[in-house]
Amino acid sequence: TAAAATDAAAGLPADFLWGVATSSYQIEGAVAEDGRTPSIWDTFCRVPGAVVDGENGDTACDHYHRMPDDVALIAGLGVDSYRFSIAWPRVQPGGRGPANAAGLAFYDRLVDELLAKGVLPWITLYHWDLPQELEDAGGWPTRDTAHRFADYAELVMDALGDRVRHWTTLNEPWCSAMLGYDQGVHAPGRTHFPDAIKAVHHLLLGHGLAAQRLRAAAPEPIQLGITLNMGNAYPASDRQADRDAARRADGLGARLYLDPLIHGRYPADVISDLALRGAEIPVQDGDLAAISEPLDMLGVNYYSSHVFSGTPEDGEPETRPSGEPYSRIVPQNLPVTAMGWDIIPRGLTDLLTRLGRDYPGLPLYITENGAAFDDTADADGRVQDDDRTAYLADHIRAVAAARAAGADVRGYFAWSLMDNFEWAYGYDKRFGLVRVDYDTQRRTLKQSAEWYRDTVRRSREQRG
Ligand code: GBH
Repeated sequence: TAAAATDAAAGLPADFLWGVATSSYQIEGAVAEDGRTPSIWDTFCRVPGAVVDGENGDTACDHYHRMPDDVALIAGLGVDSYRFSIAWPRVQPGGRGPANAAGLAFYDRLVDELLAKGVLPWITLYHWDLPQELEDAGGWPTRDTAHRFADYAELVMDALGDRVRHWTTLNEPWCSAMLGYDQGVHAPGRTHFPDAIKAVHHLLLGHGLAAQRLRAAAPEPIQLGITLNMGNAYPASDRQADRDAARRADGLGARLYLDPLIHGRYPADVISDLALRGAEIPVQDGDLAAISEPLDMLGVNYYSSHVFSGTPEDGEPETRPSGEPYSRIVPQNLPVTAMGWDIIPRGLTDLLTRLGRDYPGLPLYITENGAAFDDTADADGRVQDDDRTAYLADHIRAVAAARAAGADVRGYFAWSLMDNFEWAYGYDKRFGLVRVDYDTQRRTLKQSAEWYRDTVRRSREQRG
């Protein structure tokens, strides 16, 4: 693995930014402390069958009480930056009204602790923990939620803007909208496609309104962005039907977000696909101007990619009764992670190259990349996770290849700093570089963490 370490960082510039990432509900615990009110995830976890083994984030990694030790752990990895999210129901209980000083104080201490250790704080304002009261008032399908988000963003800027330069509004609006309001596998567990499309628009509007307010309220110039989850959509063949299937998948997964954010318009082909499914984007005057507030960076969360076919298998019709064209994912027989996701680093190179081509001038950061594997810990909690190390090394090489092909990728955050609450999979799936023993809360560096630390150190050495 020493050779892998040298290889992986090779070709990346000396000022490349290295980091690790987490999110609030997945690590903090302390869900009823210092005035925090429930989020949609506290509620969803109580729905029978929603989360594996009926787990929840009540304690999670107990990071709320162990924050200084965890920051020391981060600093020990030698990374430049730590990407974390703010729990909205902690700092503005119920999602409206004045700030909760006790809740904000936690992030205030976290930021100070990071800066004292020379680690750059990289804030995500929303990583899925909507205050339950706002869901009760309609949630993201309701337009008012966008305005509530902008108020909340400004309140956080007022508290931390004197020390924090890097701001991301949303993490993965596709997941919030599609998994939460269409598929129902994430909070709030709703299953109505037209509502999910309303959620998409109000998430993007919330981003845009927040971006305007953040810029206006920032005491110093900031770097402002949004993070999207994307894969590369490959057509199964050159046939027109397969190319169309890949285009439609990419439309719903990526261009529905990228085009309004960067070009200020929703893509026409996606609008007509949505209409076939009975959904309409509720755009009002001025919305697209807000949504396309200029970005300083785009965050890319990459895990996997798919191959799409629009060619019906024997006996299958070419269109659904609604008129929607036929489409399916073609299994690739590739190695998979413990999530069952195909390992396809080339998809990251192709995705970044394509983003650089279609949306030029926008600096890109990998804000998440990583993998769950079936870790086995020895008596000391040590994990020899060569599979995870190989996954990370191959994807870092894929980033370097994209740079060589012209993509402006400037940094990489590994997901995740430590094992944590993996949403609907509970504690069953481990993405950490650091092992967490949930009985004792003991943290132990996995082999992949040591490898990442060495990779970052080598990359730094080039800085002279
Ligand atoms: C991220 O979302 C989240 O930001 C983070 O909180 C989470 O812990 C992490 O990923 C790991 O799950 O089944 O092959 O079609 C991930 C978004 C969207 C990535 C769906 C995988 C499906 C792959 N995911 N995608 S596949």
